[in-house]
Amino acid sequence: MDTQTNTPEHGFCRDCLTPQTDVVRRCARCGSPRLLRHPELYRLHLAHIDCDAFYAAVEKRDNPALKDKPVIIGGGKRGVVSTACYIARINGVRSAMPMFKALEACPQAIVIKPNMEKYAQVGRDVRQMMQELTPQVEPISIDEAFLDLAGTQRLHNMPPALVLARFITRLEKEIGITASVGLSYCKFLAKVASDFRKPRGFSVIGEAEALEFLKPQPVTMIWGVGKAFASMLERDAIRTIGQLQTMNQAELMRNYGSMGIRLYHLSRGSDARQVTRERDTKSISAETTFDQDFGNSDDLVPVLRALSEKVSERLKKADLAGRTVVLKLKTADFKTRTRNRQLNDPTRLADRIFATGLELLRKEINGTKYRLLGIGVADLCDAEKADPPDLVDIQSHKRALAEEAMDRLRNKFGRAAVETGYTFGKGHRGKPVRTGEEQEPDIRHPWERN
Ligand code: DCP
Ligand code: MG
Repeated sequence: MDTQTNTPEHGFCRDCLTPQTDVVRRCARCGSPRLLRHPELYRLHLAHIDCDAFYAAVEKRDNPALKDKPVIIGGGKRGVVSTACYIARINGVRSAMPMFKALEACPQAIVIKPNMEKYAQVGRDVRQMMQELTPQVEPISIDEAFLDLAGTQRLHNMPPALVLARFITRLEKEIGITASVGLSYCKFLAKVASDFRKPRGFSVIGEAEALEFLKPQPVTMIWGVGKAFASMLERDAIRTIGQLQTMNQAELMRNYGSMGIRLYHLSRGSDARQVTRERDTKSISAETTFDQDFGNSDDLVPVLRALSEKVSERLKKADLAGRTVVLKLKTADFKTRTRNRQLNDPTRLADRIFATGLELLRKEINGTKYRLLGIGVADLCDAEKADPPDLVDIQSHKRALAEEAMDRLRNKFGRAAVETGYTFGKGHRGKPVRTGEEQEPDIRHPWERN
């Protein structure tokens, strides 16, 4: 049967993948009502996949007794909701909501503390399955990624839309969680689409309908338009993307600077960004949100050291090095500060990352209290070019050799076998490092970070 005709009638059943050529309500083969049809269905290849209520879904998978119950993942000292399952969301529970409010809205909810290690492992499993579909996978966070399936038709013997539907059924069977798919011709609309009919959604936004689709949508749908920017637009009486569509580029630039260019293009559904493979990741970083806010070097430096080691470990695993060290701080009132320093040579050594990060951090220790500290390296390159023996600083070369020796020991005996003076016993209450909820490296596109 012809599965590739782009007509409004053509499509397939999302459950058994049987092609559908007539407009019927249920699949003739399996009876499922989950039929997908779209005039551009077999032409589009750029997808965004986002797991549904990710942490909660993993917990439900591991404890079937939770299946039909409202589940909230969160707690800890900060007392906020990390995520809530869709049953809890019906009762009004949302991510980032204070826990007491969430329990007011849904008193019968079962609250589970996050188990980051477990979620990170499931995230890796999902990512690995994605990479079997195409090498063009760009992870955005622990549970979402862009995939470009262009040119994979021969490999899979089916068009991208079907490959994606088959992937979702596999994810449900083999990993035991669900996800939603957005399929489009550009990243912006693929991401918008994946969010459209969550959970277990599969939405398609074609090129022909993009302008009309965007017209009534709120400006906040555009990447980078957060609350603050939206209220600036609101002051100019701009609320919908359709209003932006009527403005020319010069006008938008005059009013909103470089953001005006983005508003111009995205409002018209034009987004030329490519999917960047994981290997081409622009930076590697680690960050931590504290249980309380800190402004002292005694509190911050050991954390910086531990995070530097983590970044270095990741670089070494990926055989990468970076030339720019980036320090990230979030103040108690949620303002983000990033500070960069370029090195003479790329590095992958914890010692160099830490030393550079420390120079940057010292300048920021001025009484300001921070809720988050992160360190990372950007301008990545192959490890070969990293850390040439430093003729000027013999000590630094010695430290590099010592670090390599430590790595060898750690590989043999495990991480805890070797602790540096900075992290050993320096944490609060006897813990080597005091961190709040450990976070995945922030590999989101800059547009996504508020
Ligand atoms: N997360 C968090 N704190 C937030 C937002 C998210 O700890 N403020 C964590 C928990 C989520 C995971 O990240 O499970 C993925 O984030 P998503 O935004 O994709 O949210 P979910 O997957 O939980 O739900 P959705 O179905 O809306 O994607
Ligand atoms: Mg998600």
